[in-house]
Amino acid sequence: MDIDDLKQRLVEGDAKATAALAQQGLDEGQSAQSLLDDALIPGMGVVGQLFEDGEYFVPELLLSARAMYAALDLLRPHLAAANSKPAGKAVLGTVQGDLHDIGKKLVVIMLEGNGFQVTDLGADVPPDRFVEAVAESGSQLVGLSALLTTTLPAMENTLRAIKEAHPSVSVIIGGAPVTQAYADSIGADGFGRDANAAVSLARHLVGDA
Ligand code: B1M
Repeated sequence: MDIDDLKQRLVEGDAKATAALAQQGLDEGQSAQSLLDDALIPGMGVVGQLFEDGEYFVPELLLSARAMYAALDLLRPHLAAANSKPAGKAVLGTVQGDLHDIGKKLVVIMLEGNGFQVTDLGADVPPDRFVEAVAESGSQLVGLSALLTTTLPAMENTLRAIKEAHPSVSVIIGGAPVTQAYADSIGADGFGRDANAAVSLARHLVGDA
C-alpha cells in the first residue's frame, strides 16, 4: 500500500477507498500510528490548506472528515495496546461553539487504549455539561479541545466553570490554536500538542505515570 495514495484518497474525501487502503496497510504490517502520522493527519492538513486557498469549501471538509472517521474506526483497536489496569476516569469534549471533533476523538481513542475510562461528550459542549459529567462519572481529569481561534475564550470559560465546581479536577487542553503559553495564561493543568502528549500528561496528572 502506497502511503501517498492513502493520503490522497482522504484529501479527496473518498471514505470507502480511504478505509480500504488503511485496512490494506494494516494487513501488510504497517503500524496504525504510522498510517496516522504519515498519511491521515498530514492529509487533513492538506484539506485545511485547500480550504484556506479557496479550492475547498465546507462540503469538501465534511467529506474528508467522514473519510478520516472511516479510517479511525479501523485503526482504533490497533492504536494502543489495551491496558488492563484502569488508569483513571476522564471527561473529554470540544468546547461550545466548536464542531471540530476529530482531534478530540483521537485523544479519546488513545486514552481508552491506555486504560482510561472516558466519557466523550462530543463537540459544541457547554460548560455546564462538563461540570455535570465530572460529577456523574467521578472523573479526576477533563480534556478540552478547540480548533478555532474564536472558540479559545470558550475554553477559558469552561475551565473556570469546572474548577469552580470541582477544584481538585485536573484540566488539560489541546487543539491547533492552543499553545503552552495559552494554557499557562488560563491556568490549565497542562497542554497536549498531540494525542500521545495528552496521554502522557493525563497519566502524569492522575498519578499513574
Ligand atoms: Co474547519 N477550520 N471550520 N471544519 N477545519 C479549520 C480548523 C481551519 C484551520 C481551516 C483553515 O482555514 N485552514 C479553520 C480555523 C481557522 C482559525 O480559527 N484559525 C477552520 C474554519 C474557519 C472552519 C469554519 C469557520 C468554516 C466555515 O464555516 N466557514 C467552520 C466552523 C464550524 C464550527 O466549529 N463552529 C468549520 C467547519 C469544519 C467542518 C465541520 C466542516 C470540519 C470538521 C468535521 C469534524 O471534525 N467532524 C472541518 C475540518 C475537517 C477542518 C480541518 C480541515 C481539519 C481539522 C482536523 O480534523 N484535523 C481544519 C484544518 C486543519 O486542521 N489543518 C479546519 C486533523 C486532526 C487530527 O487534528 O484536530 O488539530 P487536530 O487535532 C490534533 C491536535 O490539535 C491535538 O491532537 C490531535 C493530533 O493528535 N489535539 C489535542 C486536539 N484536541 C486536543 C485535546 C487535547 C490534546 C491534544 O487535550 C485535551
